[in-house]
Amino acid sequence: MKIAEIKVFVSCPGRNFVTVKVLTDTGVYGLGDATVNGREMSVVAYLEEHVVPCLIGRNAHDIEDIWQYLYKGAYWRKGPITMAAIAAIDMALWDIKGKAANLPVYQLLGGKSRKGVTLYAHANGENIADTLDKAEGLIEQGFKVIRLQSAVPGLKVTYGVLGDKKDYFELQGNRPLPPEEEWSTQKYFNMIVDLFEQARERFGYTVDFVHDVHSRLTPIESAKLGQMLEKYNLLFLEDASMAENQDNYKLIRQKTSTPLAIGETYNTIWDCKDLIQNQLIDYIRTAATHAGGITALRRIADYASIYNVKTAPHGAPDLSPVCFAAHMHLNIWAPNFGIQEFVGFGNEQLQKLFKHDYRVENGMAYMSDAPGLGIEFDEDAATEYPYKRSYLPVSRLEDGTLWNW
Ligand code: KDG
Ligand code: MG
Repeated sequence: MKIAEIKVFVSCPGRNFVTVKVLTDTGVYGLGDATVNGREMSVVAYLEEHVVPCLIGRNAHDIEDIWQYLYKGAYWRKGPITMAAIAAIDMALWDIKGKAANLPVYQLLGGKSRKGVTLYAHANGENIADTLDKAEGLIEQGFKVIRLQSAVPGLKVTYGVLGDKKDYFELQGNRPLPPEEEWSTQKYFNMIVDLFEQARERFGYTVDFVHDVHSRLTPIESAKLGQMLEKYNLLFLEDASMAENQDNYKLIRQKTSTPLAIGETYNTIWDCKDLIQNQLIDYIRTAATHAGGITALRRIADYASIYNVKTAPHGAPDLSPVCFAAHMHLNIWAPNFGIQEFVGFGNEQLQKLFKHDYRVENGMAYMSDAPGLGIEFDEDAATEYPYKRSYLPVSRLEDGTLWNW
């Protein structure tokens, strides 16, 4: 079964997505997601100029060899653009293999380890009461794990909070230049304990909470936050600090028993090797699109399982439904699956482009036994929503110093 053609689509059904379609000479095709938020066209160029010409005529079944060829064979290893390009091809090849075998991808990985996939939903509020009202709505829908984010009083904009009340799906799209936000750890610390104090007062200990710091804190500030939140028993604290220096997490780990999660920006297993091996984290949040596809995430999951680290794949709106499909198969299979981030299935335009048949019930997602990844892409509909240049925000401290967004 030879690779006959590879098409790359960039569409903006509310926000930009890069979708790859690998077609074979048998008529079987597969889909992959190559979206890097705010850097979409770099991946398109990487694929069209450097990847596609090398793959035409190769055996579509050789998933591992093609992965190694694109990774080792490039000489320039790693990096978000390279790994998103590899990821999209890899997802599409797994989709093809599943369709050729008439089996869902999770069967090729080793079969089901569970009935459904536990999700965590987002409650983002303009203030603590607003966040908790939204959490209550999600609890009523059956979600048992909620991410709580609340606006920080005194800061103009806070990560994850819908200032203009738009849909979260649209929040990070369609910005022709990067907007600027500000950060103050002191102002954040004045709010954050109250958020969890009031959440536990209102909901007791019957649901789990997570919180995304979005890497705004230094390691010692993260350690302090972890200590302050210990009594509220979070499922995890996400991206407490940057970990380009993976030793940062040694400091945090020594000081707090609040469970730690990280990994949504990681490109390879090397970015989290020390964190996992030294058991400095509890959840690894790598995404199929950004860390090299199903082949790479399977390897990370297996490695993490030896060290009691669970998987919690990134599920933000900039990961396309093709990535979500890849995660569903990994999540159903991985013995050490923890939880999947879930922000819904996007707007109507997106649902027109991508067709799937998941069922969400009581905070769990269930999938069908459709062969391959079980997702379809409408190429014609995609042309109705052309690419729009768009950026994520940047962040500055109050004195103007550029900081981590
Ligand atoms: O592109 C950046 C987003 O994916 C990120 O800001 C979302 O942190 C995020 C999350 O946990 O979903
Ligand atoms: Mg995050």
